[in-house]
Amino acid sequence: MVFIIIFIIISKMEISFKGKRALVTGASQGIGRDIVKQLVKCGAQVIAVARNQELLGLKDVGPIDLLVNNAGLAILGPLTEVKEEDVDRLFAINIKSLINVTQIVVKDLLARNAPGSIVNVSSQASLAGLNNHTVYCASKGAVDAFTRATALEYGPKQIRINCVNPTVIMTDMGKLGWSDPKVAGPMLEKIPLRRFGEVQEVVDAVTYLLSDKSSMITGTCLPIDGGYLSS
Ligand SMILES: *[C@@H]1O[C@H](CO)[C@@H](O)[C@H](O)[C@H]1NC(C)=O
Ligand SMILES: *[C@@H]1O[C@H](CO)[C@@H](O)[C@H](O)[C@H]1NC(C)=O
Ligand SMILES: CC(=O)N[C@H]1CO[C@H](CO)[C@@H](O)[C@@H]1O
Repeated sequence: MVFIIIFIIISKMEISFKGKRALVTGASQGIGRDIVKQLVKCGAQVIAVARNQELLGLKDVGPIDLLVNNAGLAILGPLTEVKEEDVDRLFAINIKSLINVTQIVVKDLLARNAPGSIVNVSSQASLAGLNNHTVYCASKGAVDAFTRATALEYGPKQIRINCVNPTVIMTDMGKLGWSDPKVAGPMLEKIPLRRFGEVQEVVDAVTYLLSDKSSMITGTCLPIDGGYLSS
């Protein structure tokens, strides 16, 4: 009897995306790759888009219930050295293609009168200034603002849209840039939990926001930052 009750509780806590179709951009590496794996594990049929080139051809993608806008690019350096082409590339990938894909998915959801959930991978850099990140910060600030405004516009149609705002995450790229203690030290000092994030910690937050467990949450920007923004 006891076993049966425990089993029921555990199975109720599981997130299932059975019968749902999900689209994930930036899916070839790092956070995106692991989001794809997790969604498949939860039973979703996943369309993984790796390159911006493929994004542009996204028309006949079929019905999509869940969207993760994860494609992103960072070009860093002091403002005085920023080139016009850097600004164009950052805004093209971090916000323009996100708007494009979101529009395609929202149109499809509206046409089917279906509920949906969309999660944008933003950054802590949208909510706090970081050295050498001026244009990157601006592009992620645009992601947050777009998320809020879209949530307002499509809430009445039961389309939820949120973003997650990770600090430095230990992807292969994150390890490359942040393994030197001289570089990492000053950043870690500002993170109350005194460590960088793990990929799975972003994947878990994205999964939660996509699922019905977050059914009353829309228009939010959820920091995954070990408390960085609270100081
Ligand atoms: C989205 O991208 C397609 C393909 O490049 C383009 O034809 C369309 O105008 C874009 N829409 C928006 C709103 O940017
Ligand atoms: C910003 O970038 C410049 C040049 O790439 C570098 O010399 C400088 O140390 C960086 N500043 C910080 C605070 O990381
Ligand atoms: C500080 C920062 O830029 N953090 C992360 C933002 O999100 C991307 C994923 O799109 C991560 O790669 C960054 O580490």
